[in-house]
Amino acid sequence: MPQATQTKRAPVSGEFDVAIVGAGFGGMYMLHRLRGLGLSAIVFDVASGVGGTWYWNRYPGARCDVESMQYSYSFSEELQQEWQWTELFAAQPEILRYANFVADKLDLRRDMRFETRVTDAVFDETAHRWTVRTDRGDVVSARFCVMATGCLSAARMPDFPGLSSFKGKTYHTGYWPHEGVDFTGKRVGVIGTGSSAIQAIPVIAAQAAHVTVFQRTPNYSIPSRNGPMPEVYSQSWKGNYPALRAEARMARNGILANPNDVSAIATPEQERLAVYEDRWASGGTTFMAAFNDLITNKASNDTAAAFVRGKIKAIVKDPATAELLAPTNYPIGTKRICVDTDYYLTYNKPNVSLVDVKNTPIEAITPDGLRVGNEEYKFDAIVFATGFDAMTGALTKMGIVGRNGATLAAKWEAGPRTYLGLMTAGFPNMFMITGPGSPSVLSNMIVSIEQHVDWISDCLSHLSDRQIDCIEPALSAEDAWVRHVNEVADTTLYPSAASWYMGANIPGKPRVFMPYIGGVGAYRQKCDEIAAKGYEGFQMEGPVNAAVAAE
Ligand code: N01
Repeated sequence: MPQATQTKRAPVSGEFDVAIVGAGFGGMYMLHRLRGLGLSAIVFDVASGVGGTWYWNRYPGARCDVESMQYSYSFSEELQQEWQWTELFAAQPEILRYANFVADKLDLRRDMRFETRVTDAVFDETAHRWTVRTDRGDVVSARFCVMATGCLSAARMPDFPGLSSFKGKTYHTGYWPHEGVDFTGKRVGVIGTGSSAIQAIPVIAAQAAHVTVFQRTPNYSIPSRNGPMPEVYSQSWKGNYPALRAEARMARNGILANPNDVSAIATPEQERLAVYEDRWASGGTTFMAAFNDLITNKASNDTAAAFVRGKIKAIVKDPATAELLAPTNYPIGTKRICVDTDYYLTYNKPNVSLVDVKNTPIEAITPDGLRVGNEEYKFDAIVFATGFDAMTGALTKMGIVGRNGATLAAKWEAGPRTYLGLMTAGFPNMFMITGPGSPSVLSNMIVSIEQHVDWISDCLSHLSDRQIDCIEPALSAEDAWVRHVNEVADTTLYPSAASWYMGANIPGKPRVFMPYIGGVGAYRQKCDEIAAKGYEGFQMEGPVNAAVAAE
C-alpha cells in the first residue's frame, strides 16, 4: 500500500490557477500545457515520483501491451525523436525511465509535490474556486481542478476474513515494493488471473519453489511476441511520426492495429482461421482487429473465442488444467483481452498448479496460507493480483464536494455521470483526464490523455479570452451523453461480461458500462465539434456571475 510520508517539506498554501491531482502521464502533460498558457499550477501525487500507473505497478513481468513506438507522447518532436525504446513492448522500468526523462526535459518536478495525498477538494460557489487540502497540511486555492488520477489507480484488496492473520508476506500487484521481491525457494499463492497476474505468473514461477494460482474467471490471452526493438522498425516510426500519430489519433482505439474491415462470420472458415493464425503469430491486442464485428456479433465473436480456446488446449498439456484455463462464459474481448509471454506454457511446469475458485470461493486467509472449501493451502507469500476499483475509485475516495455541498461519491452512487468524460454537472471548473464516459481504458491511454489535455487547455484559453471564470456541463447535456454512452455500449457484446468495465469486480458497485466505446476518432471529432460551437452543452459564468453562454 502507499508508503508513509518520507521527505520533509513546508506545506504549500496560496492561490494557483490550476491544481492537478496526479503526476502520471496525464498530470505531467497537463502541467506542461498550463505553463505554455502562462497559468500557475501545482501537482500533488501520493507517489514519490512521476509515472502514475508505471510508478506503482512494479510487479514482475509488468509490461505495456501497446507497442512501445505507439506508447509515448506525440506532442514534442524532440521528445519522440530523442527517446530510444529497447523492446517492442516496453517493460515497466523502461516506461518509468521514460516518464522521468520527460519530467527532466520539461523540468516538471519543481511544480510537483510528491508523497502527498489530496484528501479533499471543495468548490466555493461564491468565489468560483476550489480549495484543495492534502495529508501534508497543504491548503491551496485554485480556479480549476484537474483530476489526472488515472483509471486503474485505486488498487483493490478483497475483504477476505483472516487477512491480517497471515504470517507470511502479502503483496498487491498494483503496489509492488520498490526493492523487488525474491521468491527463490518460496511457496507462493497468486490470487487472480487478470492482465497483471498473467504477466506476473510466468516470472514468479521461474523463481519460486511452487506457485498456486487461484482462478475465479479464466481470461483470453494472446502472446505478445515481444522482443528487442529492431533499429529499422524504430526508424520506420521515427521517420514518419507525424503521419502515423495523426492516423493513431483517429483510429478506433488510438492504436494502429491494421484493422481488417471484414465480418468474421461472413468469411469462409479456412480463410478465417488463416487470419486468426496470422494475428496469433504476430501477437498482441490487435488480435481483436482480425475482423470488424468481433465485438458486435456473437456468432463472429464465437469463432475468435473458439480459436483461442483451441490454442490454450494445444499448449497446456494437462487436459483438466487446459479446460479450466479456457474461458467459455463470456465473449472474447469483453473482459480486457490479456497479452502474455509464456502464460499458458507456464502451466506445464511441475511447480505450477491451478485451483478453480469459481464455485468454491476462497473462504479465508489463514495464518499459514488460505482456505478453499475444506482444503488449506500453505504459502510463504500471497500475491493479490485482484485489480482495481476502476475508473471511479480514485475520484470517489477523494473528498470532492461541488455545488450545494454535494459530494461526487453521492452523485455517482448509481454509476458515474459525466459530459464527455471531461466534466460532471454540479462540480464546476473540475476537469477529469480520461474520466468515465470517455474512451480512456478502451484506447491507447497516451493518445487519449493528450486529446483530453489539449481539449482542456483550449477550453481554459477560451474562458480566459472571454473573462469567464466558471464552466460546468448542463445537466441535460450530461444526461444525453450518458444515454449515448449506454446506447453505444448496448450495440456491443461488452455489457454481457462481468468485467471491471462494468464495475462487476467490486461487490456493490453499480453495473454500468463506464468507458465510451464509440471510438477514439469519433469521440475526438465530437469533442472538437462541441468546442467549435462555443462549448455546446456547457454553462459558463463570468466573474460577475453573468451567464454568458448556455447550451
Ligand atoms: O486486474 P483485473 P489486473 N477471489 O481486475 C480476480 C490494465 N493492465 O490488475 O475476473 C478470487 O483484470 C478477478 O477475478 P474475476 C488492464 O486494463 C494492463 O489484472 O473478477 N479472485 C481477476 O481474475 C487490465 O485489465 C496491463 O472473476 C478474485 C483478478 O482478480 C487492468 O489493468 C497489465 C477476487 C483481477 O483482474 C486490471 O488488470 C496489467 C476474489 N475475491 C494491467 N477478487 C498491460 O498493459 C478479484 N479476483 C499489459
